[in-house]
Amino acid sequence: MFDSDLLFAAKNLPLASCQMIPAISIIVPAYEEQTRLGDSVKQILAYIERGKLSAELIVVDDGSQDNTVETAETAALDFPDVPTKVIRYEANRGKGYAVKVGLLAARAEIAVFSDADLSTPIEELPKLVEPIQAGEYDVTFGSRALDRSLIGMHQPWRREQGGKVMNLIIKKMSGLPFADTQCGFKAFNMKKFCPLLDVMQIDRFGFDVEFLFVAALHKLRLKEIPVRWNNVEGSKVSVLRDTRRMFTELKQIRRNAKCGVYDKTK
Ligand SMILES: Nc1nc2c(ncn2[C@@H]2O[C@H](COP(=O)(O)OP(=O)(O)OP(=O)(O)O)[C@@H](O)[C@H]2O)c(=O)[nH]1
Ligand SMILES: [Mg+2]
Repeated sequence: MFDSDLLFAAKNLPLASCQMIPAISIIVPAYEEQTRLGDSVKQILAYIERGKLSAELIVVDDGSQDNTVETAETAALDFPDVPTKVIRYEANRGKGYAVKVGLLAARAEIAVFSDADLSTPIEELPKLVEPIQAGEYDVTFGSRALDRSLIGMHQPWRREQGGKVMNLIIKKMSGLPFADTQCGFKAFNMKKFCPLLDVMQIDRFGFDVEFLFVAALHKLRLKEIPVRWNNVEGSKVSVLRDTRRMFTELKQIRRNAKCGVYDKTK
């Protein structure tokens, strides 16, 4: 069970527009991101400001030892009119855990999470948000597999091939029909998705699969959407360690499904 009672320190920047409930919450999970996060926070906040979007930004620091929190807070100072929150907890729990903390803190009806490296440019946001706003889908997610012409900077060849193989394994083991479950750019109708957070068990990179698996099980409408994507230096993924963990988590999802762990939500 996801530990939603976890003690974390939420630092709210003093912002006048915080009171209004935004239409979109953008969540950025961040682990040791002091190098990449400053620019990304500025890009997201500039995008919100430029488009006069009703949106908030929530950065979740996943127990970093570096200056991730300070980097995010400093970058946000340039955009006092955009509601920004930085949440931090002490221990590193994994990207999945950070995203769940962010989703629970989100105030908007639509929440989007994006990797801190903005591998999918934030300008792709409408591709995910509009189908949810139109009531066509409940969960929309970026894909690097559906239109390869949208990939700008590729990952190193081995890493890219490894990713493709992993997506095939995920498809086979989860039974999900999607070509790419792992892109760090996903959006949710929170009225439909939030109750499902209660049954989610996976805290590291397998959480994307679990999110989609549980959403499909509960008959939410899912849509994989081709998005622009660029490799950005500074990935903290350890191929060996994280592939091994991924297998363990995929097996856990299958076991959980068999045991009915995902059946009951509030
Ligand atoms: N690696 C890692 N990332 C985390 C963790 N917790 C949160 N994150 C965030 O999850 C996102 C994914 O991190 P990346 O290092 O870009 O990894 P990736 O995008 O899955 O993989 P690449 O394809 O190598 O870029 C980033 O925003 C990280 O800061 C964690 O425990 N480990
Ligand atoms: Mg990345």
